[in-house]
Amino acid sequence: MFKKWIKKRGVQKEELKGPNSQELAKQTEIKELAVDSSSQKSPKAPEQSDSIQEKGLKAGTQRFGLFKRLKKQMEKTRGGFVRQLDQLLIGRQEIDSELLDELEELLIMADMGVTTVQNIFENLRVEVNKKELRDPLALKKRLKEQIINLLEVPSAQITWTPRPFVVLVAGVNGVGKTTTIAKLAYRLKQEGKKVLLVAADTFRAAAAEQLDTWGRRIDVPVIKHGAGSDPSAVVFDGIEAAIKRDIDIVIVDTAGRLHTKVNLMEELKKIKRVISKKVKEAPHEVLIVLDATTGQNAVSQAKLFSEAVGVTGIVLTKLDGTAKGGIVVSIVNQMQIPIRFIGIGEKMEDLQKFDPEEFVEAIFAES
Ligand SMILES: Nc1nc2c(ncn2[C@@H]2O[C@H](COP(=O)(O)OP(=O)(O)O)[C@@H](O)[C@H]2O)c(=O)[nH]1
Ligand SMILES: [Mg+2]
Repeated sequence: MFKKWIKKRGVQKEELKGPNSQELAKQTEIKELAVDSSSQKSPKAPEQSDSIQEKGLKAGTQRFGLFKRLKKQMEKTRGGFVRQLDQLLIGRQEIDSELLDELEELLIMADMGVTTVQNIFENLRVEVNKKELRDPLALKKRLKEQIINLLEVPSAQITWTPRPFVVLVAGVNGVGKTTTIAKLAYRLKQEGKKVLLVAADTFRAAAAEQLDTWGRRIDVPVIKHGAGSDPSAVVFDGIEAAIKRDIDIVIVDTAGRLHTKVNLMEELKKIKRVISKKVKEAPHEVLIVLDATTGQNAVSQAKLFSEAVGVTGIVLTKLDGTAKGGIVVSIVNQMQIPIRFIGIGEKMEDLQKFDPEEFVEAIFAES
């Protein structure tokens, strides 16, 4: 299973396999040569091939570990959805319209959204009618393919350049913005990037403190002002500090709720203007954080923020806490904005890059 998985995920075969007999012979030759000319240092070739092999295995093992974690954290969705799916398919000899109806209902129950599910089944029904799709097990495979297709939104990857690369993070209260920012900063720091955080959620006194505590824990600087101060002023100072300190990536935390007198969207637009005045073409990425456990409500939030501040990417949190992971499909299909990261737990490591194929495999996985 492990090898099959690594192969599928595109780890180079050469990186995984041991040296073949020809290579071994070559290595032995080199070794012998080295023994003969004792004044010379051992040639690097055999060690190099080992280290490439080890590197390949390490990368494979790491990815496998991430996938395992994803699978484990998605247990609720998988348990609910796949078990019922298998119950529907077991013992069926052929696909009839009753089966398709039941399946359709199951996907809607998993929060995939009515329109999205209808689209999927329109395609499937055509294939069934044309007798291209007969076997219930093939139907499961086709379903997986269709979902992966829906999740693959054509979009550019985040480049994390130029410097400072500014990320604005928005979303309503409690969705997981601050936690996500900490996880992301931790991740980027591990990749060797210089990160700075800006606490522009000045509405609650505890908000800046929370970010500051995270900052200390992961050893990343945080720019903050006192509670109740102007969010745009903190952002101004934050960007200025980032330029001075030669920071690679600035991540701006914002409030999800403001005094009733101040409009949240207007405040975000103002923050955006302040950022772009300081750094041309920034913010380079506007992330909206959505809580997967809120179901279709997340889609309405995405639309609101998108209209106001032009969202470029989505972070979907708390996927570990819901049996309805289908919300992922619904959001992507309706928004046509890529999901950049998913939150699958409260640990620092529980922010994963979203990969449609891996995600669907994790949900459909049998054990
Ligand atoms: N289970 C789970 N909890 C999360 C995840 N992301 C955030 N949380 C929790 O959600 C709560 C609100 O998070 P917070 O970052 O303060 O939200 P904010 O108001 O948007 O900044 C906290 O208790 C977090 O630990 C996640 O991916 N999984
Ligand atoms: Mg917060």
